Amino acid sequence: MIRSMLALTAAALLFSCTKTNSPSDATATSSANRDAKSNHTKVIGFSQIGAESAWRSAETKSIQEEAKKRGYDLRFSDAQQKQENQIKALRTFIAQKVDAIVLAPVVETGWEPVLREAKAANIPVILVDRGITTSDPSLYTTLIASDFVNEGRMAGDWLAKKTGGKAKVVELQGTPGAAPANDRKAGFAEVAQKNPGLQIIKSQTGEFTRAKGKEVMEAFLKSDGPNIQAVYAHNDDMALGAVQAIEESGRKPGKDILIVSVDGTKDAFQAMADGKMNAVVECNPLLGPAVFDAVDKISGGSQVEKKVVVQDKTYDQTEAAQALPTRQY
Ligand code: GZL
Repeated sequence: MIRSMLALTAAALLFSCTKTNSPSDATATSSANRDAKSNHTKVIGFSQIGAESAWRSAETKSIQEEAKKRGYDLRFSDAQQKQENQIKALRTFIAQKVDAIVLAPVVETGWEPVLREAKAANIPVILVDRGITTSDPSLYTTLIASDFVNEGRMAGDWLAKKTGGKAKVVELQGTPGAAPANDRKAGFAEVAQKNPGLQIIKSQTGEFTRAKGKEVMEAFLKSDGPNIQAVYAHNDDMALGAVQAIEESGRKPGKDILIVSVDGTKDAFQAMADGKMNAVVECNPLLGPAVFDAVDKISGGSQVEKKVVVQDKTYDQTEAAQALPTRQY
């Protein structure tokens, strides 16, 4: 506790400035977010996973736009889905003595050495969108993310309700080792445990992409086609790939085979409105404002919550058409 208070104080000293912009001024910032003593614009290093899905691109845009709005100098690094590239980027940010690091960790493990280097350099680390496993929670200041286990439960609950707890399901998993993949699988499995008729007959990674999701669904249709009654996809991009594969196999997605997914992208809402997907659990990617609220608070020496949980909601076909015009990503 003392260490994390010291880390926070150190972080506050690091910024050593009176904020030129508080979150409420976020809209009024054309001036840079400057450090009063050194008069430098506050620099934030952002290590992003890649651009594998529409969700990811929306998250990147939200964070970049918010940095601009609040006058921060954002150093952006796209890791192309590789943890070693994220670790390299963090080491570069540390060498550049950035004021804070924002990290969307591609997998849950393997972060402690580089996070210890950031801590030794008194650079606060804000985890966004995905968590990590660590025995030392002082290695990061805050995590801003959805509750992925609950998202898996919400998807499972919707399918159990829709099918009376009886369906043969194929699962398209996210990328191996990623928190959303591990946790969405666990949450859905909890519901399957309570509904023995809800059986996952095949489960494989579709890498969070539309192309791989389609490819894996084609394989499932070849091996288990007549048995498949539902698809549970860990994200919309894979679900939309499955829609294509089911159509090309001559069956009707959303009717012959139910499809439940996570994210809530425009394309998924369109597919629901077209009757080709059945339900989506929203996982909001527009995390820019929350990220820079945390950065502003840390720079001002205020306390931040260790975890900020983004609230999620399930949408189904009956709501899709009406909600579509309001969807922002
Ligand atoms: C969730 C995020 C996941 C999305 C996918 O917070 O990490 O990664 O659900 C994305 O679309 O690829």
